[in-house]
Amino acid sequence: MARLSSDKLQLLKKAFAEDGSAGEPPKRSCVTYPTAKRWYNITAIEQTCGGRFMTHTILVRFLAVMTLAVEILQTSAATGAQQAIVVEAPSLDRPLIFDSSTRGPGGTNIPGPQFRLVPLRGLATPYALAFLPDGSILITERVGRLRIIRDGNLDPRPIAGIPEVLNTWQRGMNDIALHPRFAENRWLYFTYYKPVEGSPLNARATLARARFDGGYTVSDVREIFSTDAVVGGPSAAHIVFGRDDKIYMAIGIPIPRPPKDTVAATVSDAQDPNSYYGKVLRLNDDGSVPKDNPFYGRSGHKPELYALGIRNAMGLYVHPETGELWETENGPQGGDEINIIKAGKNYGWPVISYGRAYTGELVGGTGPTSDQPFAPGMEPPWLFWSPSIAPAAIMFYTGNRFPDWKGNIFIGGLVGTQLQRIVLNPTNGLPIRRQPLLTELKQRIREVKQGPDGLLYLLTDEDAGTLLRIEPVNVAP
Ligand SMILES: [Ca+2]
Repeated sequence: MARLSSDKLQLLKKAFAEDGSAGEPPKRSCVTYPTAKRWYNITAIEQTCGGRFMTHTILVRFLAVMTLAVEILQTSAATGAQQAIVVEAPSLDRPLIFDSSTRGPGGTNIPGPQFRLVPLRGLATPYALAFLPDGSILITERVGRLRIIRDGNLDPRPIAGIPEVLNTWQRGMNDIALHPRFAENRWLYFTYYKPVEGSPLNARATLARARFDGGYTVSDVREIFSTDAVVGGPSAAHIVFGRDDKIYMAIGIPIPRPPKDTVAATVSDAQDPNSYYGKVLRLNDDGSVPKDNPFYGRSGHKPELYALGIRNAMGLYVHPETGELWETENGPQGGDEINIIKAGKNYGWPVISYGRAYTGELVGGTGPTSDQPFAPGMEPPWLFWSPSIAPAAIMFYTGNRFPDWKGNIFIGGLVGTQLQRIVLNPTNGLPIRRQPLLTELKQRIREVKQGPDGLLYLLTDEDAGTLLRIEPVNVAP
């Protein structure tokens, strides 16, 4: 193992020292820092970040250390003492071929299909997509733009008519869904965070309906739901139409509000039936409240409520066979979840979780309030991740283009920078294997949808965002 010379060691110590005394991890850091003793070991520098709210300062420090480590490795290679290969992520400027074969217990080979990844670049932090009946694809961008792909080409002109959004703390414009009878009524729905006058941070989770006739503008834009309370920190708003043609809308409240902000919603709202935050709502297609909602008419309850105890839902999906509402949820450190959302149920946040605070503590701060992952009257997740991948969109593959993947779940991973495939037991439907795909790209995967052509379409959550199409290799590029 390569050793650091004393001057390199001093540089490395200096890189940490500004966060506190050398050798001591900075408080509330999500980075696992090496000990002074282990600084002599190059591998100890390759620590990873377990949380997703890494501060800029720490990121800069971390990158500085990594740069130094690479420099040291290169120096070692030059002297012949040690060789290292630094693999760069492939550029998304051309189609790429991947082999999804993997290894099983005992080293057995598990064959998987080869696939071609076809990129379409030119998007900025794209968030969600919807397929139109004519083959066009609508794509939301978090900054508050609606883009369209016509005949396979990204139209450089955004679609006009989208309201102003507050694009901070990963809010902005979020999800999009077509009305189940879009071909007749041309209604599309989208969620966004509406700015609050006089506040640079607070916004209202909002759902709007608009008419889209295929041109360059949406018309008849109408806000059909907006939260009464504001949110000052991270929050996501997702929608999906159920089999009952109702809109299911999830609104997240993942972390405590800033101490001085007494106005905005906070994590305790997730258990408060009189708050819209940390909930799944159920609405009619005009935003009105269905009278058969589980808490309709109950005192102290918002009538729109469908389920409680949601942290930050990042994916809503209607199971193609059962019609159940499936949800992905970003948990605290090590507590990401898939839940099957049922009427009137409580999914536990912020009381129970398999995760813990970003400081590493079991409870308190950004973690749950209980040290137990279950409690009476609260639903456990169907699946959880530890460590977290920050799951985003979820879908079941039902197409014929990849027979080996039929019935598998596909999840976009944000912090996990991957497309995760979850293989289910065909008899009982329970998860038996998780396979990370596309990790080589080092891209945050936000959206995953099956196209009407049976191919998979992904969006990367990047400033230079990309639409990725996954197709079998026997298709001509
Ligand atoms: Ca939960």
